[in-house]
Amino acid sequence: MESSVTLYAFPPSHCSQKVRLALAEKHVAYTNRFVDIELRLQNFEPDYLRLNPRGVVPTLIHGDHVVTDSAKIIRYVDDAFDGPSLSPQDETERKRMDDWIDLQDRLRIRELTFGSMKGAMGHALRSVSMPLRKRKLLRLKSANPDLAEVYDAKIEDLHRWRTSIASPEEMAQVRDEMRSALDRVEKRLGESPYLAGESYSLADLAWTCTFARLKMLGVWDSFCGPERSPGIGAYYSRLRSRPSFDRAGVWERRPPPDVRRALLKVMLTGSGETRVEA
Ligand SMILES: N[C@@H](CCC(=O)N[C@@H](CS)C(=O)NCC(=O)O)C(=O)O
Repeated sequence: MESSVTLYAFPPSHCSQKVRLALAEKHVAYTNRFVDIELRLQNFEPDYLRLNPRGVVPTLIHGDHVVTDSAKIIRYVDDAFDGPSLSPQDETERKRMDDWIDLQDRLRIRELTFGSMKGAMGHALRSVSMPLRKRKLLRLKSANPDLAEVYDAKIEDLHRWRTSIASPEEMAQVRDEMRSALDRVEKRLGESPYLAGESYSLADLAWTCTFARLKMLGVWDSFCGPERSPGIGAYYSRLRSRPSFDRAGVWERRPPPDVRRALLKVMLTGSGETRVEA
């Protein structure tokens, strides 16, 4: 009997999208467990922290394996399941793929997201969600002394996060890091159709979600407009035309109001478990 697969994820989360995309590319059926990381902050609950001590999404459970960290999970998904391989056989290309995955993983996307999101949503993230987080972490820490260290690390991380998004200098650095990484992608695309080599790999998959996030934040033109990054524009069109893009529900724009309302309803009331077919 095949082991069951469960993904703990939050629909708009950039890291969750990477894993959904890997599962879609590999045609893996799974149960999606909704974890609200914005309002109810289910990622701070003790049971979730025992699965994922950093208190972040995504987490993948496959049989007895608990895998955290999206860069590790996408590699795990590629190795553990049948379906087209998303990693090159050639050693040099594989090393190159790993380097591109790691570069993408180091980008400070949550800072960019919280610092750049416009309108009511941006206000809610910065001014409503952030103070809620601190209060909930302190309350849960005193109710769960066995997890005090884990909560302290989370409180410290929250402090760094809030400090970064409030600092114009740090935000400028976040944007500079993104720009220089994108310049490297642009240069690479002048040499090869995909980041690792001739074929689509996990590296392209991970970067797909970064490009989609730049679109969703409305900052695409300032980072990779046609003058600076013509190669990236054409490359992203190829990436987003893969059937997995829609199947995985990659967000490249804010969803229409009915979808937003449905999401809010699950955030406020639901336990949200859905089955995703292969
Ligand atoms: N390196 C981790 C980062 C995970 C991460 O930061 N996840 C975000 C969503 S994309 C999250 O859960 N944020 C909630 C929080 O930090 O409290 C990964 O790639 O899985």
